[in-house]
Amino acid sequence: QISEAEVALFSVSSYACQRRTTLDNHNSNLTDALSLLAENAELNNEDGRGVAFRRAAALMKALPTQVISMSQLRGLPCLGEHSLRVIKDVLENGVSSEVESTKQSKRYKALKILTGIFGVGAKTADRWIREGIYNLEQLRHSGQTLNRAQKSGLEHYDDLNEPVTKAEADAIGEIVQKAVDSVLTGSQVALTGGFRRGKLTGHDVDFLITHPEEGKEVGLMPKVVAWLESQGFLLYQKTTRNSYLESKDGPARPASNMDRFERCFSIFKLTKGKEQETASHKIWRAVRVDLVVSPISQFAFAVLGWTGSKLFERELRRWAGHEKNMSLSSHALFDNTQNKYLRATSEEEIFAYLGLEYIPPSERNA
Ligand code: 8DG
Ligand code: MN
Ligand code: MN
Repeated sequence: QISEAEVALFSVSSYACQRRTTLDNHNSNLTDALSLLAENAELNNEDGRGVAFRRAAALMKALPTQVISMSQLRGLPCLGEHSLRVIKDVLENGVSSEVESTKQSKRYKALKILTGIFGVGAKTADRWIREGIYNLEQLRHSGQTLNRAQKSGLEHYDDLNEPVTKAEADAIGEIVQKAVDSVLTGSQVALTGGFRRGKLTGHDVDFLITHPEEGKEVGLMPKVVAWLESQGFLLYQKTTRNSYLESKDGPARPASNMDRFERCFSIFKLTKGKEQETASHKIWRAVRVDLVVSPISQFAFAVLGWTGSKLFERELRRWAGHEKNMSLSSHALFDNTQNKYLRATSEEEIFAYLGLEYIPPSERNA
């Protein structure tokens, strides 16, 4: 046994946006368990429970060394009774019995398979399960009507569930840059999402597009999409126009974390390099790509909002609201005390307004 004096104790801030979370995780045995339970809660529409597990997992990710004893966790924030029980189980038995039984459950397996289809969320998957559909085979023979996204998602299921590499993300970045250059000179493309945080793989590739002259970006997305389509780069796309100006609930108070930028959810047809050609001799693969267009005046907020991680974003907004009486969105920062918008041209300025130490993208992997 380890004596009290030998174990390292930790001091960690309670908001994820006050912490530096790199990809170097010393407690993946614990964070894997907590993340799986978070995912399971989300798949069952238990959002509160999902967030609680996500916060607990994020806290464990931020610890500087491996946890070996429950006594090290004394005084740490974000760890509820349920999370502590899971951690204890893993520390004592190597695995969590709750995680193991979840992984084995017919419902969890079916939810994973069905929501693995692009365009299928937890609600749709739940409805299908109640109708006896547990896998792709049963779905294909069920006669269920699929929308355009779901048809495409089912068709490219294997490709879309294969992690995207950084090299593939860069290759797609070059295509997007070429598209943007062809339709409006001077436009800029920024890689956001997990790859901007330094991740080596991702479930998709996220790009933010802008133009240094305010207003020039209006109408850019349809042109970019038309160019990509004409070159045969798109297997699927759905473009949503910018609804920021028409919105009634105020720009800094979006109804959900969904923003109102002009955006395109797409599936790219990416030609493989010689090395990646597989036994199937398929010379291309499908990759999920998100494109977002932002006016330059909102660009810093958009970059911050689209870099993630999802929990880091959620915590930034919670910090802004609860600690600073401000409302943060991917469009703007509103100070409710001064009753005015705070302008920013860099992420550093936004952190400064929020009274937070600047955290670079590579340390936002909460
Ligand atoms: P991954 O793809 O590598 O798995 O991870 P990721 O890049 O971190 O996740 P993501 O699902 O692609 O999301 C990237 C960021 O974009 C994340 O911080 C959340 C944010 N994001 C959406 N949808 C929306 C939205 O509608 N509005 C805003 N503001 N942000 C969004 O995914
Ligand atoms: Mn992403
Ligand atoms: Mn995305």
